[in-house]
Amino acid sequence: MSKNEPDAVRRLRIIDSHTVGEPTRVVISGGPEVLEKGAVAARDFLRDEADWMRCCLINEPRGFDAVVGAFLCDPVDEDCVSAVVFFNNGGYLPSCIHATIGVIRTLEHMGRIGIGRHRLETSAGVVTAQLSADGSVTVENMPSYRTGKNVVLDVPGYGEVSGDIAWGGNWFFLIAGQGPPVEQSGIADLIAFSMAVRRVLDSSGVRSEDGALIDHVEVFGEPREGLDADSQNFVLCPGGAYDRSPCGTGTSAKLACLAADGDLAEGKIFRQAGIVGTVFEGRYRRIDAERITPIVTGKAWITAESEIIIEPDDPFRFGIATENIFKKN
Ligand code: PYC
Repeated sequence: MSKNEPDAVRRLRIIDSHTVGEPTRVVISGGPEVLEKGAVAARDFLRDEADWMRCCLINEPRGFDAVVGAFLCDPVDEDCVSAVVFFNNGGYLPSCIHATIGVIRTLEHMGRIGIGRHRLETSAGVVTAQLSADGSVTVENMPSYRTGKNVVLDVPGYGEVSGDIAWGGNWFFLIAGQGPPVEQSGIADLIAFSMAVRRVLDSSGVRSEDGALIDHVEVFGEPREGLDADSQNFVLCPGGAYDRSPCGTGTSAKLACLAADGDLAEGKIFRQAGIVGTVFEGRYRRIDAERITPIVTGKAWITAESEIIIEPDDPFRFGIATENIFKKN
């Protein structure tokens, strides 16, 4: 159990949305009071002092494993419309683009922003989002880059699997043309494969340049017939859920690899489909020899405005506790 749990009836107002299939749950009131400004301070406070909110909103019976939560708070950077802390069933995420798109649509729904360009402060840096009249949102992500090419892992049950390591706002191990076919009917096999890869990443000490876990596994295949896309992916998130969208930070990591290999020209559109067949449109601006700014466009829809109620005698007021199946940073 986490510290500072509420011991009286507590009500949290939330707005739910989905971004081409992947859910986002934004807390708009009733969450813990964070005294210090900024996404980093709020993330540390929630993680260390008030993790009950994440457990209550994400765990069953109020949530489910694919939900990404977003807590709005005051930014340090006053040019930002808000600071935001992202969290899921595995813990706190540095960044999340599908949820950024969901947050922008939610802020519009609340009347806090209109069509135009908006800056959002995340714990990993500031991202810019353009809300267009057709409801689409284009996110200019933080600098993204590849740190490892053709890293070979020995994966029990699958043999040698090679992949690239790249940062797109989260750390990814990107695998192309290996493992089970990337198709919706094969999700169970893709989960088993990418979990096996993730276990090897954790146990073999393969890490980012700053020692972080490589906690997202992204598997690529050809797009299914009839899909207007350049590629189709499957993304395993930390905590073991799979992304129902094409994963914006994963698309950013892919763009970094394509740019590094000279396989996609600056400004050219790359259409990344996810496992359920929805698409994010990506392109990039080059920063320098190693880094790019990924630009990712997608769309979110509001699905609910509701109030979460926590009754003090509810045995599952903070959700049904699940063991994190993977290591945490
Ligand atoms: O869209 O960046 C993303 C994302 C990360 C985890 C789930 N979605």
